[in-house]
Amino acid sequence: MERSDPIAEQARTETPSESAARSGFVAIVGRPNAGKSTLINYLVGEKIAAVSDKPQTTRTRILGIVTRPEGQVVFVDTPGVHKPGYRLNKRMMQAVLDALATVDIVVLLRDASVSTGNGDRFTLDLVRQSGRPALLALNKTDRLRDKGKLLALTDFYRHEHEFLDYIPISALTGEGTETLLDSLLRRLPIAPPPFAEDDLTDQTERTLVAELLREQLLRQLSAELPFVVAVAVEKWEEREDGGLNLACVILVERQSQRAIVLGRGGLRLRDMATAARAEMEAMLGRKVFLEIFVKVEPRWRNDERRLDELGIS
Ligand SMILES: Nc1nc2c(ncn2[C@@H]2O[C@H](COP(=O)(O)OP(=O)(O)OP(=O)(O)O)[C@@H](O)[C@H]2O)c(=O)[nH]1
Ligand SMILES: [Mg+2]
Repeated sequence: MERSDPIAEQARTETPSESAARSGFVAIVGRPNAGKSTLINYLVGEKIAAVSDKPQTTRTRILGIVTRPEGQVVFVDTPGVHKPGYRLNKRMMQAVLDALATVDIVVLLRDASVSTGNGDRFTLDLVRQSGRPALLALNKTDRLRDKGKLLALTDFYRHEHEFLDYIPISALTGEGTETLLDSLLRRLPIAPPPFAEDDLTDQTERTLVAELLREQLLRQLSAELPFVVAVAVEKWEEREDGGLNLACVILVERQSQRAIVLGRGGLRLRDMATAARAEMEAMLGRKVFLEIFVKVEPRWRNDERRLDELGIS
């Protein structure tokens, strides 16, 4: 069964448990690949956002809901901050700006294992300009041999802006993430939780399914292709035996890209489909019969109607 309308869910007024005193929205903002989606998945405890080592994995705003006795934090995962070219990228950056303009607190997530570049300065400027209270989280500490780097980075950011807190974390191992959560919970306003205690995300099952397939494509295709790939679920049909018949379409922009996705004799696509289907079945708790079509659609990244259909708003 699909989840109900996210907006309606947001408006749901559950009686807050007495201890759930604080709540609010927290945007995770940072450069592509900083680990924003990894962090949200870790905190939520389920995979609700696609993760890959390719930049621009996240294309839309994704809510991740964390409920603790002290309150509820609604995390807003955002696309990585980058220079937009196509309409797709303009929409992605608009999602970042919208998040910055509407949340209670911003977490600026920085990959501490790479050196500071223009993109980091631009991201910092966006956070500053938002005027929102912000907290700095230095990620990927598991990769750092020299912890002196953390001190130097903290110093750099402290001189640039007055953050609420400076917290080293590893979104991969979870180190420091409870400290981050506590720091946020202490600062959010006293308010009833906007979501029910067991809600984890606003993403529909249909979107999560499409993202599981796209994640496999991002992981298994080489560097350039992920930017031109999109996935949509075109059929979602209940079977009498309790299983699901699903049909997904993979969009690419050129015939040559279609050939790469398929691989020789369709073998590459078969491998990616098998991996995605296993994850879909684990998530949905039922058997999935998956059909996949690869469609060449030049310029889909600039096609407003297509972007609407893909839910990239
Ligand atoms: N070693 C290490 N790797 C991490 C950590 N956090 C994330 N990664 C890796 O960094 C890569 C990017 O992670 P994502 O979570 O997709 O990054 P993102 O910021 O959401 O990226 P975009 O959606 O493209 O903006 C993946 O390969 C992750 O496994 C961490 O704490 N330590
Ligand atoms: Mg992401």
